[in-house]
Amino acid sequence: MSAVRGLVRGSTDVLAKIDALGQAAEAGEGRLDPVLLSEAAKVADRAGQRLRMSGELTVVALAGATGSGKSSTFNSITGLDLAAVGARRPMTTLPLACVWGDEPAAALLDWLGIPRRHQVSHRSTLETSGSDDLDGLVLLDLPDHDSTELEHHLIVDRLVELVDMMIWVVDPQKYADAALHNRYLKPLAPFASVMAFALNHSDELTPTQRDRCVADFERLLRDDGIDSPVVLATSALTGLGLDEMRDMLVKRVSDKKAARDRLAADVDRVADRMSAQCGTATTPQIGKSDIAVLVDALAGASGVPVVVDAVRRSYQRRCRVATGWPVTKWLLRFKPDPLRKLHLDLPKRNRKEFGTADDFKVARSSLPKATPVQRARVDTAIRNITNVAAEGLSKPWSDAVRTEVRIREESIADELDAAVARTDLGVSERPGWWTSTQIVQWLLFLVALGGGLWLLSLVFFQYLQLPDPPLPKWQRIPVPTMMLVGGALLGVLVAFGCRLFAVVGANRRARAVDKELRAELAKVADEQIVAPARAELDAYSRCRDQLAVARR
Ligand SMILES: Nc1nc2c(ncn2[C@@H]2O[C@H](COP(=O)(O)OP(=O)(O)OP(=O)(O)O)[C@@H](O)[C@H]2O)c(=O)[nH]1
Ligand SMILES: [Mg+2]
Repeated sequence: MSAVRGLVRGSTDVLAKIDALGQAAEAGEGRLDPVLLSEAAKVADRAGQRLRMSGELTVVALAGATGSGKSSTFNSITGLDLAAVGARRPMTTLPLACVWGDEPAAALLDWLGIPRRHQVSHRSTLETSGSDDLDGLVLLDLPDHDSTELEHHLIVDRLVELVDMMIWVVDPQKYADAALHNRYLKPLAPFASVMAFALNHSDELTPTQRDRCVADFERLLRDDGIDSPVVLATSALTGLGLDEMRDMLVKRVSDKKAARDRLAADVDRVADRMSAQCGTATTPQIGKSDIAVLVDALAGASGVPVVVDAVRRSYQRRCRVATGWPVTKWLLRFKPDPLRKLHLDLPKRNRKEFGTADDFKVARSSLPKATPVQRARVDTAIRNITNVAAEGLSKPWSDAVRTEVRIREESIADELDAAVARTDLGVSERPGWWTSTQIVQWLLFLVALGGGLWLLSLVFFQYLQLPDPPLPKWQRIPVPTMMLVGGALLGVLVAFGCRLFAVVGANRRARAVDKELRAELAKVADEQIVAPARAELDAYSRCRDQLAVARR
């Protein structure tokens, strides 16, 4: 597009419109009607090409029914007897072009599909060198649009799409012809600014009939959607009205606006239709609270409370194994770790290796399945986000949002499993105070054991009737008794104290895991639901905004 920008002066507005239309079509890809999108792409492409050809030339085509006098009018305007006029119908079979001035026109005429031998230079044919006020005009004499010759229709249909301005030459017998109005004028109504009408053969009418005919034709044109039609009563035979037609052409050529107006109208027409499909509603916003509700529902359905509870109990158990009273703590071995039951007891390092959804299935199967109520909550939360995202949007876009979310929704269960799998549950966490307490516990145990053995040895001495060995005392309490009772008592007390700390630590860990799990689930919710919906909304905003530029 930038190459074109440099070539055409004063066409920046049209270029901006063409550019915007292209971008809107891109943003609407896969959402809006593909036929309309390909039409938009074609219009943008064609308009770019036309500007690249020459923005200085103004291509005006004489179109109309056979015998209406197109070729005769062409000859009168050019002042040359170039076009064949005759009694045979249809007469003109191929378009003929006359170019005023020195601006190179061959490329443009080739692009329009005018055969080389039908391209004529006004100046060289007249063999003059002076300038003409029509310099820059390319006048085309087209074949008819209404004879039985299919080829003629095709040529007219193609050129009507490409030329900068059309002058429809009609005669008093056929100006009301339904084929002309339904097939051409009604669909071309958006191009009213680059269309004019010649009621030819006016010499065959009385002035009153002529006025009545013009008024009637204007009414029909307004019915077609052309609000202020330019209708000239002309006669190629007597020259009536041809000066006015020439003046109109001179003005169009000097304005150099016809080409841009035509292209702008092209863009407007397709952009209007796209906009009707796309809609102009404000882009909906997905709120934080809607996402929070979804994450909460996902947490319930993916067993987060169960995992968190297992983390809490597992922490307490591990703490008791480490800090409990050595005499009784071995009993804990018969009580399995709650996380092991859920197959979630691997440290993070190992869990990462099997963090894929498939690997996690073993573990997942140990987590309780989501209840119907939990599943329904997830569904409702997703529906809610989809509804919020689609609110007020036109059908193609709301459908696109819903489809995009529905596609991802199917894989969300596996993603949730993987999210739980990759979360660090702190299984390998071992606070320093556990180890020190463990050492203290063993020391106390050894003290108690020492005291016990000492007492036993006293019994043994008595049994063998040996003299009592010396028995040290402290405050009249024998030291071994103090060691046995004190060691055991302190051990039990320390174990109980640690249990209290374990509760606090377990709650803290459980809270941290809950937060981490929810953060992982929030990531899944974002990747699977929120981001795809927002991507659709971004595309919608782009499409809507670019269409607004294209229609400006
Ligand atoms: N009386 C009168 N006759 C005209 C006028 N314009 C054209 N004619 C005659 O109408 C006949 C058809 O004119 P053409 O110029 O060949 O018509 P055309 O629209 O080019 O027809 P096709 O090439 O067949 O599409 C010729 O005999 C012309 O002389 C006019 O304004 N008044
Ligand atoms: Mg003709």
